[in-house]
Amino acid sequence: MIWAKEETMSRSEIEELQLARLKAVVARVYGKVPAYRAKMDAAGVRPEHIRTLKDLKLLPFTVKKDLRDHYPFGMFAVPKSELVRIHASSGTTGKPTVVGYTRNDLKVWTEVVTRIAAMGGASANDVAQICFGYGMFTGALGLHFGLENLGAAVCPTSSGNTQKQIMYMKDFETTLLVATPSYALHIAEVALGMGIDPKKDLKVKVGLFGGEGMTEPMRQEMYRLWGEDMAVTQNYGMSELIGPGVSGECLELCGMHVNEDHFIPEIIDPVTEEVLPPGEKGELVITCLTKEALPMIRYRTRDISRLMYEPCKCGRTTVRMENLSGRSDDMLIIRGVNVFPTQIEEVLLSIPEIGPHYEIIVDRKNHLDTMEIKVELTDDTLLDSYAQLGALEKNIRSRLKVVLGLDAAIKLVAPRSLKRFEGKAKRVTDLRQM
Ligand code: DLL
Repeated sequence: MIWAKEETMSRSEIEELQLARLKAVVARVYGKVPAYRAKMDAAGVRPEHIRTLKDLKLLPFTVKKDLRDHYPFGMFAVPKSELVRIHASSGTTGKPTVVGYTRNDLKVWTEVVTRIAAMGGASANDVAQICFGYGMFTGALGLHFGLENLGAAVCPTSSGNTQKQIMYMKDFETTLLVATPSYALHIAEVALGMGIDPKKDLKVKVGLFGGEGMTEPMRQEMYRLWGEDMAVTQNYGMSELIGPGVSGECLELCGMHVNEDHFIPEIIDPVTEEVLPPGEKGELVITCLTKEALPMIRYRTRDISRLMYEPCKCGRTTVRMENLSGRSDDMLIIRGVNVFPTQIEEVLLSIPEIGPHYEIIVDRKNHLDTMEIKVELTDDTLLDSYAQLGALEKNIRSRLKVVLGLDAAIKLVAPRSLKRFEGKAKRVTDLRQM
């Protein structure tokens, strides 16, 4: 179902709306946020220089460090008294990134999440279980209000306590699951261990996944565990930009539709910072057009994607983002070769004898980078056959070598022996940085 008329506007209508909103937001941050004004003055740009959408590239980028340097509220464009919600993203080091919402920001957030839920097959008839952690993470409350707005019955079960999740799922006849893809796989695995087959014994028919990437082989794994008839989509967002709701996949599964009346996406070369032509892959940069409390201007997401402007079969006219190939700061450089964990995942998941759980350990020994990949077998009877294990290991190693151009040590481990995640999965340990 297409929720809003803004999803089907003509290109010229979208651009006209974007330009009017861009001019207004740039004037507002210039007037209200000293940090933006200082950056724009240093770049020699003033709000009146924004005459067409092409002028967007005159504006300086905003980066995570700007938010950290002005922690907690220094980048906000409204006084604290106008805030009605505060979230934060923890990150791995230093202070968290703090984000805030006015009453109108919450309205916009609810609207954009409602759109992506409807896009992914959700409806007012769903019983929606939200298995994201409730708290400072934007995922849970973001999906919560969007799904309620759609009319679904929302169960805020949060993450963790997986057996209880499954009990609710069965007893409430939950039809829609919200989770990170890795947690959704874990829930299915725990259910099977409890003698409950998600395909037959549960009624979940819509999976709205996000917060981390879902590669195509991972989607296949989702169908295998939850049922071929499940609508499996993913959606994208980021705390700094709003939370979930920036973009989402429709049921055609050909990229994530950006809510372009609220966000302008650009793709840049992360090194030269040049804007790349449509269709080229690079770092995603987003400008928030309607946020009142924290309007991010040309925010460098570090996420790697591509923009597709061709019309989609679903009828929406909004630009689509290709599913992410990773983050520029996830990229590992191993013996000079650039490696994205998603490339490794795609190879691993194309091999039937191994499951979707893996761990990548990078180290440096005698000045040489090493990479070890621990992979779980799907069937532990293989562990008894030394010859079969050896052949499988060799097969994985040579397939990875073709894709990555690198040799990796493979360690096959017993089913269910690697760590499971209830939120975003952590697959890489880089011991070189420790
Ligand atoms: O993860 C917001 C969100 C919650 C989106 C739930 C969708 C669903 P942060 O915690 O700030 O916000 O993390 C943002 O997560 O820059 C991406 O690297 C990653 N990410 C989010 N969605 C996807 C996705 C939320 N569909 C960071 N595919 C982003 C790949 C994703 N990565």
